Amino acid sequence: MAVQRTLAIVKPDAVSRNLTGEILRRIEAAGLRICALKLMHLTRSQAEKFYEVHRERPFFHSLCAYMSSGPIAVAVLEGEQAIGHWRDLMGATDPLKAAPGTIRKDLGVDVERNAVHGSDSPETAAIEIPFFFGRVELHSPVAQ
Ligand code: DAT
Ligand code: MG
Repeated sequence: MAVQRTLAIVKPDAVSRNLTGEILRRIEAAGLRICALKLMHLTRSQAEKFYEVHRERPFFHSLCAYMSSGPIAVAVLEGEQAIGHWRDLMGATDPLKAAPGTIRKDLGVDVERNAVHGSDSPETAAIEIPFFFGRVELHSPVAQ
């Protein structure tokens, strides 16, 4: 089993509904370690850069407007198979299709305001983590 790092975002709908703590609680309860964490408010152009791979999708402009509409909490999570583990905790993209007990099922509003983001592969995580965090901001949270 491989230890991985992945990017997690608590999206504006969840931050504005005071769900940041609940989502971080679920992350920690699942055994994922938080190695970086910050609150920020993306500009429209930063959101467009982050979601560049979706530029041709019909929802791109709405998605970028939404992701720059308010503060987000951004974190790097670490653990065994952290990328898939975090995707499992999040649930399917559309809260209506997400499995019971997942964050998107329990806390998402709709397919756009779906509470959380997670990297979808090691290649994506390797791009998304440095988009938000520099090396000195990443910590190994296991006590020495
Ligand atoms: P995920 O966030 O599960 O990785 P994705 O990468 O396909 O899903 O899409 C990125 C985000 O774009 C998603 O979290 C919400 C938004 N989105 C996806 N499909 C959508 C749709 N059909 N209508 C509106 N927004 C959508
Ligand atoms: Mg995705």
